[in-house]
Amino acid sequence: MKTLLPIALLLVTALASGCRKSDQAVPAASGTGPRRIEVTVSNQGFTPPRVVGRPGEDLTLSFRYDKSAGECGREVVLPAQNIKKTLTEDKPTEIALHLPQEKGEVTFTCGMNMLRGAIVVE
Ligand SMILES: [Cu+2]
Repeated sequence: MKTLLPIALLLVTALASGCRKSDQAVPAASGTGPRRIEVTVSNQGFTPPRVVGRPGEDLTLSFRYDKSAGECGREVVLPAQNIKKTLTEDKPTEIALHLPQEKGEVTFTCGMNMLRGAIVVE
């Protein structure tokens, strides 16, 4: 019994230091990767209608379709990027986007170009 105690203590120490090590392993790179922007399409149009981005920034646009948008809001188009997606009610539609280096606007519209929104690069 006497010889087992130091071994038990060693084990506890090893476990404790193991825990501490994992506590210190905070991911240094939190906040990297594309910024995620959620846009809802409804009978109010795109919400938010304008999003500000930085030149060259990577974004993930997540379009949520609200039934009130009807067939009008069923499609989202980014004309300059040649992107056209059909939205569904069950889950948001994600579009990866690399913003241009030049300041300006990247517009997105519904399939009929009635509802309009933009990412303002500034
Ligand atoms: Cu429309």
